[in-house]
Amino acid sequence: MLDAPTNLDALWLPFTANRQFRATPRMLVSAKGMYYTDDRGQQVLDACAGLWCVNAGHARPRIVEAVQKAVATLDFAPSFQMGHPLAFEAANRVARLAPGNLNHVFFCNSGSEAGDSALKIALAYHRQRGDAARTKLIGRERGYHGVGFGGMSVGGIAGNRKLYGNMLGNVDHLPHTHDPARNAFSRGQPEHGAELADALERIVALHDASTIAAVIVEPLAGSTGVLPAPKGYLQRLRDICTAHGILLIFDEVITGFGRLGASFAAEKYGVVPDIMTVAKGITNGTVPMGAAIVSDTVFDAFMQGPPEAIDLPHGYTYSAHPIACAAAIATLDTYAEEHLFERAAVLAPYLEEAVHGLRGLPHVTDIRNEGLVAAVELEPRNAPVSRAYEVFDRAFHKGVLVRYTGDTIAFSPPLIVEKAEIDRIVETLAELIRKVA
Ligand code: PXG
Repeated sequence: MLDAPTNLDALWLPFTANRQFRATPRMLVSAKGMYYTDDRGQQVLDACAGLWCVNAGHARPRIVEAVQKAVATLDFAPSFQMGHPLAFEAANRVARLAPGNLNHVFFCNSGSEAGDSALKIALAYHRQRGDAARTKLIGRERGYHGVGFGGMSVGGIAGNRKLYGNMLGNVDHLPHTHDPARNAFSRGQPEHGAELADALERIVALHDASTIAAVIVEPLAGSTGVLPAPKGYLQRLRDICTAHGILLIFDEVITGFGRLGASFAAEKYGVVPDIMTVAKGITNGTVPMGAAIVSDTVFDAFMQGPPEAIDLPHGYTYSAHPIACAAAIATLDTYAEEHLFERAAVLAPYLEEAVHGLRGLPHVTDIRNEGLVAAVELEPRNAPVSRAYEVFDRAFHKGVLVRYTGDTIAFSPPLIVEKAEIDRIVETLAELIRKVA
């Protein structure tokens, strides 16, 4: 248990209303299993797996021990021109879990770095093959691929454009798939909207396929409000990309490692991209780590030059950090030993039933779910803070940590969650939704 801080002045929290926070801090001092403890000694049910990352629950002994052992054995090792055993083991394990021919793993330290790495690999792939005109990157409205300039540019967060202005050029966007008029209160993937993938054909017609390097999408848009891809949508994107020689990148930073009841969304939906980005659950959130996982075809394109030439001039000081690799190996062991992805699949219908029980409460305009992730959208109101923020804040003070984004409340508990805990999360939301005006 950590002591509460006495001075909040220096730290600038990310994505936070800092002055509001300092006035009423939410302070976590320890974590175990499904629960945080806050500085008032309150147990807080972690309905978010931290930030969509602690999929096996907190402070799992196998992971803690692996991290302790790693830091005492090999605290750091460079990855440029050097290797260490844990890096190869972690890559082999991740590649084995990834579907299809996604067999090569490039490590970095976050989802943002994974996104930028994947985009750079896609651009370089075409150049390696003599196709240097393929420089356009296609993202999607409401997409979130992190905060680097690459990820931000292909992402579809309007606020980023307002505040930061400069983005990568040579980027275009597919329309988002949120269609409450046709799909409100869908259970799992919505019925309507596969045809929205055809917008890619229009983009191809506009720019010409010979100029397009890659398309990047989240199979389920997480942080912009939990938007599962409509049925058939991902397959259509796959088919159009294949037909035009465009690389398809799935951002599985949230959907990876069991969140949807399968190793990856690609496996669940039977659609395999050319590159997949992951982070978060890869180490159960214990140590920062991300990765771009690429297909044999993509990797092989980089292995054609002279063997002594550097094939990808890209990487980070902390790529394949030994402590992160140790955490990843122990995390994958924990997922496998406890059959957590299967557990998520088994529990998903229970969570679906529970969360859709909120339909009919005041201001509830939509409920969405897939695997062990769910969202409740509330009617917007004319006030400085949204109803969703108010529910999030009050829920924390009642001992339940959920997320909010705009008018949407989201939750995505660790895959070890019990049915009674799902009930508590949903009952707390019900009580608070009834209270917010
Ligand atoms: N891709 C996706 C799909 C993500 O959700 C990133 C990339 C970037 O990862 P890093 O590790 O650079 O943060 C993310 C991150 C939220 C929330 O409240 C979501 C994220 C991060 C912080 C908050 O939904 N996702």
